[in-house]
Amino acid sequence: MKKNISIIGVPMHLGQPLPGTDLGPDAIRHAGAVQKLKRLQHDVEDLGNIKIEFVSGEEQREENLLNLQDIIDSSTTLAKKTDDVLTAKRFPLLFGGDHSMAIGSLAGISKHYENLGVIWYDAHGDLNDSRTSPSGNIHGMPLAVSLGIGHKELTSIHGDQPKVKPENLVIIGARDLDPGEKELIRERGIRVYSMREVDELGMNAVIQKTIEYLKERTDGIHLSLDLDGLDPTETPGVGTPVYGGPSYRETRHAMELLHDADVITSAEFVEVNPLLDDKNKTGIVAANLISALFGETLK
Ligand code: Z70
Ligand code: MN
Ligand code: MN
Ligand code: MN
Repeated sequence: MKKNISIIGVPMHLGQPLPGTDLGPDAIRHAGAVQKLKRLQHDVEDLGNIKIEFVSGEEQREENLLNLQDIIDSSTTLAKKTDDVLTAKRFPLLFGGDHSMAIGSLAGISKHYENLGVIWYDAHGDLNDSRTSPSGNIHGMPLAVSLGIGHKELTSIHGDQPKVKPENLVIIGARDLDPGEKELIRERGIRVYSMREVDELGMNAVIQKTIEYLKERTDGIHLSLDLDGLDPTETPGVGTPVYGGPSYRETRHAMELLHDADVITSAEFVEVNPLLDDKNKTGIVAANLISALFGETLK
């Protein structure tokens, strides 16, 4: 299926303290992502990078929320942008940028669905709020915010309602969950294929079960892929590496299955940090995963 794809670069860095994720979108472009998609015969437009607010020019920390006001402003911009792309009947494909960007992307995207499904491919749950967070870094909170949990000015971006229902969410690859996140997962009955389940079932079955589960209850599925979901031996350019993750090979297979099922309606590839990387390995992996998601085959 040929898609009309609109690429949005999100040079988000406010969600965590390390410099470099602001360069992530261009690292993915330099790895040839746009050309690869064009070669696959899709209609591709690159809208460039959105502007990330950084008013103070230095870190602001209040109520255990790093850079709160600038994240509210930037997320509002991004929500409008993703909403506009879907209104134009195009596929929003976002290059990031730290994962706090998902607050804005999901806020804009969810406007277009009754029951938006989300696949969260990540070593982390990103289900903290200011009370449970060990770091105060908002990139550890976007999924909670999208469920309607957290600071009011974050949960009410682009509309007051929760953007995602807990039963429409599947987390894959988790291996570093904080105590408050584990509690929330139990409380809300969130479906998690941690690395334990990935090892027991294999990635093929995990993805098939995920598709089966989400297909019958949702009217669109957003893929939010944090590059730290993969094992850092192959993607070293991430701020929070956690060993024991799926390989590039397994993750690529996951993308191929999602392509074949034709279920993904928006996607983001996040947390690429070229300043921590080795010869843009992580940008290259991101570009290859994007190609596989949009139909590149090996033969
Ligand atoms: C930790 C926290 C996190 C991404 C790291 C880490 C969260 N649970 N999220 N990298 N994308 O600080 O909340
Ligand atoms: Mn994440
Ligand atoms: Mn992560
Ligand atoms: Mn990270």
